[in-house]
Amino acid sequence: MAPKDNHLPTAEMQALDAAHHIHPFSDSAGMRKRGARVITEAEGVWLTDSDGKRILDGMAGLWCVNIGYGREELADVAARQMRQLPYYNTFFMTSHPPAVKLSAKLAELAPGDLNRVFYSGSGSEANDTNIRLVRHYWQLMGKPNKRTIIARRNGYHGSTMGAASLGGMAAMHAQGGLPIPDIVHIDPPHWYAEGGDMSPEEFGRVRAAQLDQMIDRLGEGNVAAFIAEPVQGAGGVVIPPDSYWPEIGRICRERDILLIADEVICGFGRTGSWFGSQTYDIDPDIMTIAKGLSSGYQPIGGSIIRESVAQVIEDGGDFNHGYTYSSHPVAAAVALENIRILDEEGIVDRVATHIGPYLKERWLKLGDHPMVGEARMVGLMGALELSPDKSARAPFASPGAVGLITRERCFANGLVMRHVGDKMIICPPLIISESEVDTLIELAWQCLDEAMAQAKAEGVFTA
Ligand code: PXG
Repeated sequence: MAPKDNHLPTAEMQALDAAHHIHPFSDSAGMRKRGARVITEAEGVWLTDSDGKRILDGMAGLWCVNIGYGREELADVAARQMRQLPYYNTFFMTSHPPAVKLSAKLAELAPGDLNRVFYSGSGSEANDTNIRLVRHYWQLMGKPNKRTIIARRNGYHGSTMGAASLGGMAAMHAQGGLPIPDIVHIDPPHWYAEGGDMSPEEFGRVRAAQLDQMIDRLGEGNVAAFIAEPVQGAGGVVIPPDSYWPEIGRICRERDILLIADEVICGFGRTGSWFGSQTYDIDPDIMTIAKGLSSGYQPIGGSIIRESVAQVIEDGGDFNHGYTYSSHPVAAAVALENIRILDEEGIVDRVATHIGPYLKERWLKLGDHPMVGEARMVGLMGALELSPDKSARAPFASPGAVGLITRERCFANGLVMRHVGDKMIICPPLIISESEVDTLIELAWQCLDEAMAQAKAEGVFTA
């Protein structure tokens, strides 16, 4: 694709960007030296940068462009909605057609009796809603002490005060006075790194039992909810052993605590079902959604809530909570069109039956690379665990250095593959073709080779 000539020269943009733009999760000093990578357009699974270079987007933006880039239908729907009703709110007993239709559609798609939606502009805001909502629920149920929310180390639930507190990222908790009170964390079921000599199934049960133990420690009468991603995404695509979720579900039911499945990454086809909760047979009380809900074409998130829980909130008078952009009409219309396309084009089924297995078979073969200790994948999200001694599942002496080198080799070779420490992650648009999968795998192997050589040359390829 020829670059559209509608922007300043790269160096000028980089200088302005460095002077005036603070970037999320970025090494500003390093970026200033090198200049930001500027992406100017995209089509399908391909990004184009400001120099006209094409890059295969193995991350679907930030785990969100499920439908792929460049769908005119979404642009058309947004333009139409902007002309008809660009904004109105849904506060104070008001609604509008896109909110009405999207809510009904989500209630139809969501499993079981999850059939009420509260909207936000993002996944973070939706999780903040969840914190207030579950505490308010227990208050209304006459159990005001049930306030504490149990979450997981290395979980990611967003960047606002509440959501980042639910998250279990040490680097985030180190900044800004987190976590807020009454949020505690247990360990994730990350067998490769922490399972030792246990079988994955045994380890899954041990990690699930931590939930029971934490409830014992806090007292059942003090616990409001447990929140977790069906598959930990930003933590490194941590795919739980099959024994994990059934145990978690049982404990939540028996101990009378609400279960929140954070579907911000897993939702809308990523794991081969509409929701990760369906892939793992989880029966949540609340699901957090965002990202794939609109394939990232518009900022929108929300909480889908079990009818019996919503009923208590509704019977309790006003829920004094809401965002200016809750159920934004343009975002809702775009989400609805995105869901129509995912549905009518069979994109979710294709992940389960065709392109998911096609990519997985080839991705798992990357496990044969001398630097890869484990390759894993579910649906269209996968990870490679890099290791200097794969038979021992050994970590590197300087964590993250080789992952960073590998990511940079990927960018240089035209592939976006993210690193989380020394894990390499992919999460491509769900519409990726077989030949694009082949290209992704070839590039990945080449980048692993180059990164391993560079890591050895730099003396960081050591256990
Ligand atoms: N829950 C989950 C499971 C997420 O992955 C959020 C909530 C927050 O959503 P918003 O829309 O507020 O960003 C997320 C977001 C990364 C990365 O580096 C991941 C996310 C966001 C930014 C970076 O992997 N996930």
